[in-house]
Amino acid sequence: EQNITKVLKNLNILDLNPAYCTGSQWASITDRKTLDSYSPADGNKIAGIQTATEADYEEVLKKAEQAFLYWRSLPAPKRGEIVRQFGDALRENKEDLGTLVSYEMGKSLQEGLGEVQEMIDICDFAVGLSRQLYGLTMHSERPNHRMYEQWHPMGIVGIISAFNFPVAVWSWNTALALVCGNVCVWKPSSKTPLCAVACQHIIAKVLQANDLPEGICSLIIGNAVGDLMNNDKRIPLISFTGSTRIGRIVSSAVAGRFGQTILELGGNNAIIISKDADLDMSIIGAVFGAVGTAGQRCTSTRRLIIQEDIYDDFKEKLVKAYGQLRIGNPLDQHNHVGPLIDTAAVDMYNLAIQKGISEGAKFVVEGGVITNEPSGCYVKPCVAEVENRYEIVQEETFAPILYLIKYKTLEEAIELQNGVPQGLSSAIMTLNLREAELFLSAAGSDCGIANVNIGTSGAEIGGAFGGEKETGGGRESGSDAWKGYMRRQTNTINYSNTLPLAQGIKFDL
Ligand code: UN1
Repeated sequence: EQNITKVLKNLNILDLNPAYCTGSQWASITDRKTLDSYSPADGNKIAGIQTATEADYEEVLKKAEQAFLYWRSLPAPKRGEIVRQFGDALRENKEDLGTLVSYEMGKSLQEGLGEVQEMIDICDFAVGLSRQLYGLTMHSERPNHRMYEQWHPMGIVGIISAFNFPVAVWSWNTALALVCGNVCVWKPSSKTPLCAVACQHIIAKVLQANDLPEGICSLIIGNAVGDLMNNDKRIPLISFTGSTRIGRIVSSAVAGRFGQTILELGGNNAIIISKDADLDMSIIGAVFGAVGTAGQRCTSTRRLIIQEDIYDDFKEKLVKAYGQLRIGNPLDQHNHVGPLIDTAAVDMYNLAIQKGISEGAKFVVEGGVITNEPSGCYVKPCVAEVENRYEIVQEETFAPILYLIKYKTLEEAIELQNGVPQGLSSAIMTLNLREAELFLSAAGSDCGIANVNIGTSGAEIGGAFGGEKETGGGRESGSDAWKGYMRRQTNTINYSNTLPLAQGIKFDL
């Protein structure tokens, strides 16, 4: 209790927080509709926050448009320096912010701290990137001509993030967008608004210390804001993280005005457990993947596709491992599994179990709601034997429900693994080189992420993060994901004293 009060104080969370902030200046408004944030850990109200009106949104956009004119002209390495300071500020606040993430969202403290570490890591990455936004040079077919390409900022980047990574997803987008010369407007999930307020306070200090204009990094709260952003021509890029259902709406709204999107939608991630796997290692990967963040990562392991020769042996080990899981307050480091985000999520968990049973699922680890917890958000991680074709298995249920599926040949396993609408993360556990390479080949996994002897979750920021099919096709974080935040320009320069046309076309006057 006392610890949380101190954390909220350190992070500048008020009893009633303003609906928006355009950088370091928070709105001074008091009459907006209030949204209260409750902790799924203990059911207590943490604090309230106001929700923005359309006029508030206009104010934020106006500031952002003005700020872009300034920010795009600042040299990229100078922008990188601001992001470097932001990374340092995150280091100073790691313990507090990680604790708030754990308390407001419900993931274990270890995972809360890990999430803040991902923020620090992406800042470091972006700082280096700020001197490396490389374009190519090409050879012109015309004499005394030079051809090259450069990357320019796009403008305002709209970031719409989900509750499950309430701080990291914002930072992946923001750190890259900023070094690329864009300004950011962030609409966080209404389930975790206080994590967003805390982040804004942290970056606000950096912006203020460097005398930067308002509008470079704005925060705005409220579900109505999402629609405004999606339909706003002043926002050339929307980076959206969330369900496939909402992603489809975002995608068509933005495409309808020829805006760009980076979509990080649902996953239905599987681990193939070969008979040549290190089984003990596989257990750890599978259990962490399935119950980490209480099964609420896009990368959570939802299916295990197990070779028939070791199926019974592995199942037995898995059931034993589940028996050792400790469920309870996520701030208590003794526990492995915290609560789901809210009681609506608990309802979806129950519904999925019911649907599974009606389709023929056989539970080998029983689920159920834990009744002696005050928030009503704690559930038991469970395991069921299923067929891949069940409707419920084809869906992403954001909860710790793990499905077991049996296979004979690796080709069959790959077909099962790919046989879902989503395409985010995948893995194979095997010590057999032929199997590993087939899984990674063009005839292997169809996902954006494919791992060997690692589970499906917990990707590092250095690689491009995202997936195919109904996962939406977007890429964030490392590799050349930065290109998604810039516009490419091809330049051809003639330094001869004639004007030859390309393709040898003759045109004399
Ligand atoms: C998400 O669930 O939205 O790979 C992101 C992982 C984390 C990110 C998950 N680094 O599990």
